[in-house]
Amino acid sequence: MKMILRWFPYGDDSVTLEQIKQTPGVSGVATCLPKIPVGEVWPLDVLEELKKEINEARLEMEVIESVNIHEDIKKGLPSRDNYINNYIKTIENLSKVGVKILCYNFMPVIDWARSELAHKLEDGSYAMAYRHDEVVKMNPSIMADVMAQKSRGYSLPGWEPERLEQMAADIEFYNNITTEEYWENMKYFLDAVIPYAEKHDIQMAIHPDDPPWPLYGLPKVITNAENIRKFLSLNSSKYNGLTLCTGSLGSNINNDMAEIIREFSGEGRVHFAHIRNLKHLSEKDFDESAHLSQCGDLDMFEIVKAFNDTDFDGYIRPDHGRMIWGEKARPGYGLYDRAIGANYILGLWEALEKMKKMK
Ligand code: CS2
Ligand code: MN
Repeated sequence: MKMILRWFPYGDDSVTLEQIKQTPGVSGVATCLPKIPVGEVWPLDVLEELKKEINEARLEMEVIESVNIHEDIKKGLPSRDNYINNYIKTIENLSKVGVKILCYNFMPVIDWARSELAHKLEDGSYAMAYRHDEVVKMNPSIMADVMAQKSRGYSLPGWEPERLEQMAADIEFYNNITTEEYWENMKYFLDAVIPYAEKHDIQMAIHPDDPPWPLYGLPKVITNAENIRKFLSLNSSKYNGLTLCTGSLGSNINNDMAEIIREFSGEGRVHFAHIRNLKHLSEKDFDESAHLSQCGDLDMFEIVKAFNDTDFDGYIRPDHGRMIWGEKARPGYGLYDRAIGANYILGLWEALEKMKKMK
């Protein structure tokens, strides 16, 4: 198992590589090329530059999060083949710079949704929060909501007012296809790309839908064990795998995280883990929380044990942390709380490893 942190390049992150290097037990970063428009090939020379910068900080660049999927692929439009070819070229370039894991998601239009990016918790720290009724009101399809978005004083990343109209049109498109058709578009993508992932030894790792329930009539597919089973059977290669995000799947109270991890990590289909915790206020309302089990509803010992028992040898990163100690950073991606989370997970891992040897 390797512990990594997510890091955004080009000065777009308040956290530096030097700080990450000083975080005990962290061997590398999950990173991306945020400036390349979705659907275009990630150029080899740009990747080489980025790798050089990361390696000079004595960190590894073995995980990419994410190479986003062009909407035409998710929609199943004829233009998808061109974007799929670009994706394959990107996979080839990633392999040339030693990348091992490619994290992506197959969520239509919206990556993740929260009603608040800085919700004050009882201890005075700030975390992201999800209130279902609020998020429903943020439906980009309702044009009045453009004003609502502005009056909120912030928009979620990618939800800028000028993009809302395109989002509304995309939502309309998905409202008119069936979830089964959506699964078919996914299979088309996987069948085209996975042979190249195998050839270039890049493990594909899909991120679950966040939140894992329907929103704005959009198809949601990576939401629970049954659907993950279906996803993995669409293409049975081990290179067709998962980013197991405990916070995304775990926001559905019916998902038993340890059981899900045991099943899919046991089958060797989990390549990357995002570990975060959250506290439910009701079935579909939650606050993100510190990683420690007692701070949220997820049992971190059981989660880490499920990975350890199944001989997980992929990458783990702490997902969203709170904003603590006055830190100013991208929502979810401050240094302090994620560093605490990483070392808590590493502590559990060390104990589990030593217990195994004692038996
Ligand atoms: C991440 C996702 O910050 C987060 O919530 O877990 O945005 C993740 O990077 C993407 O869904 C992966 O494509
Ligand atoms: Mn995640």
